[in-house]
Amino acid sequence: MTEQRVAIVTGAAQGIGAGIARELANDGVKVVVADLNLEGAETVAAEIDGIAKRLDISDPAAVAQVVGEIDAEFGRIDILVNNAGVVPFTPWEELTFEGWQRTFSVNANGLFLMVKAVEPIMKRAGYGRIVNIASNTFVAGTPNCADYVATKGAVIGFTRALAGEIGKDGVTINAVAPGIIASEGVFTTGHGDGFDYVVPMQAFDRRGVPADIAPAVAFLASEKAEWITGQTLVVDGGHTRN
Ligand code: NAD
Ligand code: 4PL
Repeated sequence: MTEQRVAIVTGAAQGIGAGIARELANDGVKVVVADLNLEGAETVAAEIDGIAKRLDISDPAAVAQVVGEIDAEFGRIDILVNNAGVVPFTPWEELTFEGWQRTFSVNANGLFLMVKAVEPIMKRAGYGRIVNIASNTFVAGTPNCADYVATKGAVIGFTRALAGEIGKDGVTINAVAPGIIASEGVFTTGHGDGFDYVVPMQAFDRRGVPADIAPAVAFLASEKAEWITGQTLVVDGGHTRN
């Protein structure tokens, strides 16, 4: 059993997840960089003296396997950051049931599977911090991603509901809801054009970057945040006012 705090950050091979992994490592946490993209995960892990795992969070067997390996290696999981997600840009007319289900299988079902696998390990220790990455699209009702916005509502609802059940285990669960962030992923879709109308609505005249999100996550993942649970913190440069 290591003395160092151990975190799993999903989807940490790039973008917001990589920023969170770097921030936690800076705080002295041993970070497991878990991603579908093993090569990218290895690059980030090497930079922060973490460990890389290939993981598809929507696959129940893979989640059980990888979480079991981490528990066997470290004997503890103090922090779980559920960041992995898909961010489709699909106008309503083009949104199919298959597409809707695909978005839910990662953003909602993947979240369920990760928490289901990790929370018992936190309960065993009597301590844990779970931080789920939502999105301010749930506040703004951003168009062209109704499936995505619905999954982020699920993230926020799950966070609210579970908080009351796992407090007795010493575990907090909160959500961070970023606004549009210049990640690698966001520029691969029509969302990349969103900066043109979002930046003028923000309080600050620049694009948000992953390093703008990571400190809020690190705070909620710290011992200092022990009286905060079930909450959603919007971190969007003032784009929306929750
Ligand atoms: P990104 O596309 O740049 O990176 C996402 C990472 O998640 C990738 O490395 C990808 O391989 C991984 N991933 C995807 N599906 C996975 C799966 N099934 N299992 C494991 N890993 C998987 O994305 P990003 O913009 O950094 O977004 C990260 C999170 O932040 C997501 O939950 C997203 O909804 C949320 N978010 C993003 C923005 C934004 O504008 N970029 C805004 C608000 C919220
Ligand atoms: C404001 O979560 O919060 C686009 C794409 N615009 O994924 C997001 C805003 C996107 C967002 C998001």
